[in-house]
Amino acid sequence: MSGGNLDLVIVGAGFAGMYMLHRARKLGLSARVIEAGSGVGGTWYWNRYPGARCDVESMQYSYQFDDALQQEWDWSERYAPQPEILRYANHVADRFDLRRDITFNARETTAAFDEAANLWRLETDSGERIAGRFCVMATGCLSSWNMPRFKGLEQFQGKRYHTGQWPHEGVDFTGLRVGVIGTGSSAIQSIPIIAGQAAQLTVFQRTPNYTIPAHNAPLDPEYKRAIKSDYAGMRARAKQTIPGIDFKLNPKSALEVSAEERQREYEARWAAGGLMFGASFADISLSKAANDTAAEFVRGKIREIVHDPKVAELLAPDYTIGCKRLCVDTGYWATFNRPNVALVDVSKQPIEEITAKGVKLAGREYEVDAIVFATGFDAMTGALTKIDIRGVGGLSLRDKWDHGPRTYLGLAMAGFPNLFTVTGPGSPSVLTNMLPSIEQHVEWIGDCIAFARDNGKQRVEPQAQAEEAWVAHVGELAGATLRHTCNSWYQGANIDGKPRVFMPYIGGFPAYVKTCNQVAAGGYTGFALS
Ligand code: NA7
Repeated sequence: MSGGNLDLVIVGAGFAGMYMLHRARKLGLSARVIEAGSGVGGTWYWNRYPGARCDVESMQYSYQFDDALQQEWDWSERYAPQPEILRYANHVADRFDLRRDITFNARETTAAFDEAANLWRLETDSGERIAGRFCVMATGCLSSWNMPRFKGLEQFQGKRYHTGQWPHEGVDFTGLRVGVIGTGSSAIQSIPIIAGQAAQLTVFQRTPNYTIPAHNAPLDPEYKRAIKSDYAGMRARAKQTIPGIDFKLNPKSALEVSAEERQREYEARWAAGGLMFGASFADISLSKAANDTAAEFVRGKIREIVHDPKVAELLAPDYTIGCKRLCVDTGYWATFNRPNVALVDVSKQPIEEITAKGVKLAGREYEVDAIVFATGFDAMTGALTKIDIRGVGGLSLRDKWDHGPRTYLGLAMAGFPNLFTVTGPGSPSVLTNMLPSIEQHVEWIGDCIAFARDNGKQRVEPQAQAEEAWVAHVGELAGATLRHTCNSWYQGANIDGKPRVFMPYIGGFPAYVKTCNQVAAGGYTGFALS
């Protein structure tokens, strides 16, 4: 198939790129992965900030494609910390001998479709060139880190860190005055730990977030044994749920039950901890009135935990709960009771400037020795638009997505033959457990490429009308929930000038998989194969 060139070039050696490589080998396809980092792991390679851990429980946040792998790996905690997930990624790379087909320390800068040869030609920042019949962008949803263009940034004389690009050797904040900008998940995980080290911590908050206690703990060996005795059963149950996670959704409406029952349910979910607080009632993400009851419960907890009523009020979000991604924490709210922690509201009077000595706003300078930018990512599209991707007739992906991302199934784009995205915009991705979503995409893409090969086809490209219909469908579903009612990264609101489009597919894992399977079973309906 390749005639000297590769069958497949994969960009990114996170969980998506690693499995794509393994799958390609199984299908007899020649493949190489290009990776910017010096090791595998993607998100878990870059995000080494203190307290970084997954908010999906360890027993479910892992590959399931190989039963021996899931049986032999031993997770230590309910929510795995970043170093353990990175060890797992490295274990997978060793176990399946992946590294020999990965080029590390190479950042993809351009990818262009050569129409005469039906090849993707890619170039890295060091000028290395590579070509393949197919190209899979396994570039991650939260990998293009966002550094707001603060005035004066360069003049700061202290240390600057971004949570998404944390130094490998770690950072010791002992005795320092530290500023954290942002209060998203990365900040919420790192703030309690930084507060424990720093002499003084100042948190600059633009929008408060809802967070639920993790109640993280070592995993009970009996619990692990029970899951491993029927791992397949648990995975199958998970795939029948909207987020692809084995959990219990309360089928009742928050508005149908008595105030006592409602309170009992929220208390029980709060005590259990984690993201499944959002499943306390069936209509939390659909009905504003139902949502208000959950939001008010969390606000009540904040008022209970945080001693200073003014600080508690500042920390309490007033928008739809679950609209921005719900966070999971260990000791976040209580951290604001510490005498060395201060909260600064930057919602009405934004940060004016980073000075040589610190952060300035509202005419006041907050002097700090180090600033942690926990300012998030250009989510879902950023990693792709950073690369100069050119399709048919030199069409640039940046231009095509000028008004928001347009894909067919979140997997492929009209005008860009033989190019696939893993967990791209328009797929369930970030609204689901990423690992099963990655596996489903990788397997679907592998099958599609094998189908083309087995049928003597050189090109696979979505038809414009199929893409159009999918984009409309994704938008329509998003409009039917409360998810579009706040400034979230799901709809690009955190990046200046980014079009406001709700990017992930909100219809849930089972409905999405069914559609993908129907498309494949129909001989890849909506795609032109030639
Ligand atoms: P997030 O959730 O996007 O959080 C970024 C935070 O940074 C958020 O509180 C932002 O406020 C804040 N921010 C961004 N720009 C500014 C400026 N210019 N001034 C002040 N504050 C700013 O990123 P995370 O890394 O925490 O988490 C990303 C995902 O990773 C998370 O959802 C989990 O899925 C894992 P804003 O809310 O935009 O007002």
